[in-house]
Amino acid sequence: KNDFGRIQLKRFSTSQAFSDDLLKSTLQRPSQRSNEKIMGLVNPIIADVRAHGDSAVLKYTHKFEKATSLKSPVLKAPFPESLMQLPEETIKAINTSYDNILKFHAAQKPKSDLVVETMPGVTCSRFSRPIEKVGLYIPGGTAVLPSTALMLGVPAMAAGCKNIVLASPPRSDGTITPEIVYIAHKVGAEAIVLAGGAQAIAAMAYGTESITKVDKVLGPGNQFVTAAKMIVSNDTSAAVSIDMPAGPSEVLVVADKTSDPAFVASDLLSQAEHGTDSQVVLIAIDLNEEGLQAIEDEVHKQAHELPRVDIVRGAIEHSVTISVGDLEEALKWSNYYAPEHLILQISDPHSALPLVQNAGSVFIGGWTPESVGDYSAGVNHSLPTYGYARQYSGVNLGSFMKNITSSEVTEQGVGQVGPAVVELARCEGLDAHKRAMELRMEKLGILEKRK
Ligand code: HSO
Ligand code: ZN
Repeated sequence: KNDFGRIQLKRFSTSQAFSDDLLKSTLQRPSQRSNEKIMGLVNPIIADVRAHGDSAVLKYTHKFEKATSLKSPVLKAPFPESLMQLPEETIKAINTSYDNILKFHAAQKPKSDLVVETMPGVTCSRFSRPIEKVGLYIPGGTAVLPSTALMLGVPAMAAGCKNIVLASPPRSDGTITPEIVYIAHKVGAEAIVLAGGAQAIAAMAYGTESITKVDKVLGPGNQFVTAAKMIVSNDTSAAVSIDMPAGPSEVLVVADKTSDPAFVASDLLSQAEHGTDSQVVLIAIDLNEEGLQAIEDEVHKQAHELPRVDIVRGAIEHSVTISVGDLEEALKWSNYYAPEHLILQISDPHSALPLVQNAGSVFIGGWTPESVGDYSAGVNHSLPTYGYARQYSGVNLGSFMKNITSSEVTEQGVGQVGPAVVELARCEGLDAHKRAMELRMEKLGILEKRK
């Protein structure tokens, strides 16, 4: 049936005569607005913030957020209690999530430094240090996401970052959601930049009179935020790095005959409600018409009960179901798509894990909705989208740290490694390099002194 307003994913099946190319094109992400156009809008904002600091940031916040009463673009710690008044249950929920995220991220700390003796007397080691100053962007837009403040702030704190700056667009009355202020307080943030978009990214990347210049900017955002992150990370004078390229959120659910159609639909919809540009994919293993229909009916029914049904409708428009014959085929398409979230609602989800090659985060079994990871399980929800799960990891403790290596050569080591160094320096025609090694070898009598 195809009643008016039916909210339904487009159906494909690998058993029909679809070529792989056609299936691949159905798995294309919804196209983004042209890059140059966005860059053209963002570049002048960045230049303005760079040149005029606080006053420029404030000007854009007045303009874009309509927060014309705001007098300063930054709220500094200690944050007043009055700005973090929350119901008991909300505090409890934030605290539970905070504890779990902290547990999982603190456990990612290397237990000890890595030390390897590559040759007798030649020791290499690696040790990590926190990135000192980090800027965490918390998007506003159609939904305010305090959980993103947890997902970025808690690992930053666990890593030991000295200066944590949050940025988030204020509401039109100039205030910021109390959840975000409370989380900023819990993670020990020094300030909240009351700005969104490119102006917030520029303020943190270059610093202003009242905003600390950071070493790394992390966090999701719309295309303006992403463009700004790309611009500042390409500017050597900003000397700032970013987490990863960001695109709209997405989920891929693998279901089989044992899945609960209502669960499957609810997971597809929780991702679809993020934005009209979100994309959801269902891979159905060996489901007959009745099985597919059951999920589709649930999608339609549950979607209509959602306050964000219009957003869902937009997302579902470019979403697909692919029917496949078996698990191998399911994971082949999942790996091709490289989903931000991969949900395995199948009879033996663990048997699928060895086949997972590209995914941001995996949700194992029917009792594990994506929302548990979005909020409270402890894993991070800042994940690679748009197929970047092929080469990027999600935000983790390591995102807030860097590794430093060291080498140490003893007298014995000079004899061991020296000849290799001398020969390669000769190959490269770099005599000072060669002499630096030779002088030591000569002093130890390993090499005859040059006349
Ligand atoms: N699913 C989103 C994260 C989020 N969900 C925040 C709810 N709040 C992107 O991974
Ligand atoms: Zn979500």
